[in-house]
Amino acid sequence: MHKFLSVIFGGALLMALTACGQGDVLYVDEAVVNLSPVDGNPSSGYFDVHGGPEDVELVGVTSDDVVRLELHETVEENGVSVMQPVKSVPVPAGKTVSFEPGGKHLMIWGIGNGSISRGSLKMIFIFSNDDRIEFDAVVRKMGDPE
Ligand SMILES: [Cu+2]
Repeated sequence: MHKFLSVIFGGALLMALTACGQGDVLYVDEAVVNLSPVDGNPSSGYFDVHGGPEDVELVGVTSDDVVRLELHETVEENGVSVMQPVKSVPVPAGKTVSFEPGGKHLMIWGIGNGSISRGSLKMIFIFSNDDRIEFDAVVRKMGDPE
């Protein structure tokens, strides 16, 4: 009888473990940087954050090879869309938050020539739970294929 019960519990545990396939890891993907066609103007960056097992906030993005990087969002004010810096962005557990044109985005000043010619920029995404996720964003020049 004992053995039978532990087999059942073991099976239930295994099912519980495999059932939480979604949202068990916080990660970033689909990161791209669209270079500004005008020298000196900021470039824009987009990516997806996939929430992990707990609610966190994205509190910053940095890179060794830029002069300045800011988190921005585009909001409507009296029918006009304006950009404003944001301090942090909530990433709910198991949900995907997209930074995309017309919404939340990165503004990036002074990307190094090495990253530009290599076509990738290493960025570090910093979260409120102290997770730091490194991800190489694809750097695209105007006219590059998507
Ligand atoms: Cu902006």
